[in-house]
Amino acid sequence: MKQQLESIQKQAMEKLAQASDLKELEELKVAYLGKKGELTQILKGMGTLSPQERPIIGQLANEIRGSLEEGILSAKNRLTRELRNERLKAEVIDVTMPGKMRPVGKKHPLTTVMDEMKDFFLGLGYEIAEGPEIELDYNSFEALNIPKNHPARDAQDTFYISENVVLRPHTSPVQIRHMMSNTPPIRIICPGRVYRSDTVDATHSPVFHQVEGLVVDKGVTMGDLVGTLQAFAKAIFGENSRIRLRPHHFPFTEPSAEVDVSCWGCDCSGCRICKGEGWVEILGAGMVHPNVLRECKIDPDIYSGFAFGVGVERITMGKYGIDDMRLLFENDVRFLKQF
Ligand code: 2U9
Repeated sequence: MKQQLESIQKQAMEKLAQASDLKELEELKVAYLGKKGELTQILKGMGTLSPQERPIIGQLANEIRGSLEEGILSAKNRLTRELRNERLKAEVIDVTMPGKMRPVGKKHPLTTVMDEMKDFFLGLGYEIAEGPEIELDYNSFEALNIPKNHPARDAQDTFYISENVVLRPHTSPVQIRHMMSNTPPIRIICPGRVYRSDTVDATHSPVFHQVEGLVVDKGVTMGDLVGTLQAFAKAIFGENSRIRLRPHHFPFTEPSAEVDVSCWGCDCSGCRICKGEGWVEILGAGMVHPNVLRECKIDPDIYSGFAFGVGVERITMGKYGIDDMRLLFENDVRFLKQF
């Protein structure tokens, strides 16, 4: 029995030294020390020993059990250490490796132009006002002196959500809201998305962007409007730019004008950008109609104001020579990369 025990110990120690993972180690533990393990089986046979042999073999068996348990523990430590070393090796980062190139994003040209406009007016002390894209018919038309039978209110031009609610066809309702809850002096620009029931083509989109502006104070004149727009044109189209006003009609301004800028491509001698005209239409503007001021509880006998509206897509297309508005909405990176 003594020999049997010693051979078990020798065999077990060899196997423990060779164990290559924790699962194998657990199996060895069960195979030797488990209920049906080899050492346990031998100990069960101790009953057949003589009373003299029993304590000697018993002591030896206990020593072997102890040394097996120690062997298992040190094998476990060795395997855990090996496992950790392997993991650390696999996780090593080579800081000298060249980095992966990540494509760098860019501002969309509409955002660039919008930001240039905002910067210009912020520099003059204007505030930026914003409002909802889903608007009351009242704020979008009624308060702007656009009567019930006006063609602009036609469902063919405006997206009606219900009888009294529309997708705003311009950002003017933001100015209405601002005048209703503020008193002059007012100097604001209202940039944002607007909606019109247009079919998509090279120059139309049912969603586009506007920057509208409004100044209301005592003694505001058409001269202030012209000076402001002249400075605006220089900031956006270059120092050499000049503007000219052509009389026009808008229900919300009186007098009203359409505003052209001297062509930045040819300085008025005629080119592809201005289609040979020498001038390019960039915005509409005028003195705020007294009915609009009155509707917003501002006395037109004390205060006057000017307003203007810019189509951001139109300006962006002109500035960058883009001939199809759809390119601004398709977000093809091959197109956007060029700006
Ligand atoms: C209030 C009073 C007056 C805003 C104005 C225009 C002229 C104009 C167009 C430019 C290109 C629309 O996007 S576009 O097609 N806008 O011509 N907008 S005056 O006048 C206002 C606005 C608010 C309370």
